[in-house]
Amino acid sequence: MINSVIKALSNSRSKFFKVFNILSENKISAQDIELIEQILVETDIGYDVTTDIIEIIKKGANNSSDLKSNIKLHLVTMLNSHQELKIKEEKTVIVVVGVNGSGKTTTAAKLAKFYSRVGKKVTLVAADTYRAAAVEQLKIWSERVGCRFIFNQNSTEPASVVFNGLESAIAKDDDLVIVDTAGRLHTSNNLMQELAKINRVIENRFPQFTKISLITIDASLGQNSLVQAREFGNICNIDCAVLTKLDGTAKGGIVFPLYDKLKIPVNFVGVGEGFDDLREFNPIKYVDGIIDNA
Ligand SMILES: Nc1nc2c(ncn2[C@@H]2O[C@H](COP(=O)(O)OP(=O)(O)OP(=O)(O)O)[C@@H](O)[C@H]2O)c(=O)[nH]1
Ligand SMILES: [Mg+2]
Repeated sequence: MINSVIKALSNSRSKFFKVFNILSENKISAQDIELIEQILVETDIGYDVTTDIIEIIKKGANNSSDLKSNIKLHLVTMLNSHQELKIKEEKTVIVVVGVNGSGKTTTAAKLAKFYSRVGKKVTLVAADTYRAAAVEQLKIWSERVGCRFIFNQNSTEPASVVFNGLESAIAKDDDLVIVDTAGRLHTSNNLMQELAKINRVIENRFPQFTKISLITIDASLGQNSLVQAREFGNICNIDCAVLTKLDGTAKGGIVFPLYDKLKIPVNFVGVGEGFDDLREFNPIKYVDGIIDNA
């Protein structure tokens, strides 16, 4: 993660800056604590993490720089379970899922670029059969990225497009298939069942593929994303997340409840609309981006 992530986290950082300003005062009053609580909640770290931090503050430290390191340590520890997303030698399929507009198609293209660059032979599969423009959008991305592209303009059956995509990847000996799916809300039962079907097809018909379910989480959507991610997890075991749109007005604190509550690691962050605007997630640098210099 480089400066673009640090830049994207400036909003969260300024909130923590305020907190440490308050903490640098001689005596912390009950009102101060309330104000700190309010500021922390605004960073999207969620109620539980806010409570943890307040506890650390209440336990006290001799000076605010000790408090800062204690809070940083707590946040980094929350991300301890982080692991890099390793694409092994065997064939792999990444199914990109998420709610409407959360950045699935763009992320699929970014991932295609990322893994092409490290030498993988990538196929992008357009399994969003709902939005007329979706196939075209992914096709344009595949041309820019320079990877293979599978679609079926006449199919209304995403699972069958995925089937074709995986068969084709086998025939061409491609290593990595990235499937772009339609946006859906967890309340849409039909669409969620369709996602289950895509997963069944992969698991039952293509056991030689390692399947990774990746959810895109729009960083600016806040705590709602947790409910959505949990519901997607009930349909397909979510292996990892990409936090999209961290640039712009995003807050970034959502990472902590994602690890803490849902045990979903964040492997990449999206910091722009181009295919190069994807950064690998690094927990220590991320926490530094939120708190350092504050
Ligand atoms: N600034 C910024 N914009 C992003 C990022 N990722 C995606 N976008 C933008 O968000 C909008 C939606 O992105 P898509 O990739 O089409 O989202 P989607 O989830 O595929 O949308 P549906 O297929 O309609 O559900 C587009 O305008 C993208 O350019 C990001 O990391 N940063
Ligand atoms: Mg899309």
